[in-house]
Amino acid sequence: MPKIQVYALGGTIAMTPTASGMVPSLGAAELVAAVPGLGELADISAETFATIASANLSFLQIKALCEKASLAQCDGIVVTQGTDTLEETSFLASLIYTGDAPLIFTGAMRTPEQLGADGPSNIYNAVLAACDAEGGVYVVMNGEVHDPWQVAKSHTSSLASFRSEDRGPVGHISEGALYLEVHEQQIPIGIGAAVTELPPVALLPAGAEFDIRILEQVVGLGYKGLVIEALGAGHLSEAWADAAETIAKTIPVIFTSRCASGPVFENTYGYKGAEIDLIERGLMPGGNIKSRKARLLLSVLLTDNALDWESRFLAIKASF
Ligand code: DAS
Repeated sequence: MPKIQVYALGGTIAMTPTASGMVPSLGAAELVAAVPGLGELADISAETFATIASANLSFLQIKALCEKASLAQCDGIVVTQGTDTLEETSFLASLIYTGDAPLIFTGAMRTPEQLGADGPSNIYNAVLAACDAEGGVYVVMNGEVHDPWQVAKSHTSSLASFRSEDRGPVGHISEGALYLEVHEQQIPIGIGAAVTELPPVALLPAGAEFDIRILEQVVGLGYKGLVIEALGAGHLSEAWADAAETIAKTIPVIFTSRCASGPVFENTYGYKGAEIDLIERGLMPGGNIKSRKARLLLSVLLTDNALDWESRFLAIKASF
């Protein structure tokens, strides 16, 4: 049977009721024990890596997890964690995990106590995907397989919360079988073993009549990059465009779209604050990469060889 390593990090999937409400408490062994039939799928090893809400997961923890996973003597790895940051931790893992075994992230929208708890079926499906996928990093939720470059948590409670708005899921699990489309996964960038922190990249959403006070503080606060979640196809107010141009003279500024799907434009609108103007002012269009992914991607690109971040970003954008 395939050997599958499960690492538990906490989250709703591991939460139990207390007088003050649900808190993360279950470890990997308890989560695995609660999944009927798992033992027929694979030879499971379970390790509790953390027992926290996913909002508290750090870069260092994800880096350590990826290093551990790449050394694990197994055929696949499953990570269970909270869903609040699952779209970012799995994306970060897709940038830095260089192991050959598939790395599958999953979680739950309901606690084990709640009716219709989805944790056990998500773990079962994630183990099945870890057994059958060739390699790469995926998110398995609600019977679907998603690419970390695409997926986002779209609903606060729905079992179908995890959606890839632009291209849909890259696979699904039906009748105990994995159906995975053949698709190009992004090549991991990797990160030096000595790296202990990511250069901080700010993420600021634009909006109607937003003023520029926060924008003007970004460089002074020590951020090494900025992602602006722009309006529509990549548009800002004139005031934001002026402020962003000044910032782009000091640190990289990428603009993405706040729309749930669709790329930012690069050569359609020419008014002040539109994409053609922003590019002329030194901002980098983010293509189809969404803001929370762009923030982490820029941060990893700035970790080493920061000078050539632009050419590396352009190459990645072109292949995405
Ligand atoms: N929001 C809970 C969850 O969905 C907690 C968390 O993300 O850790 O798992």
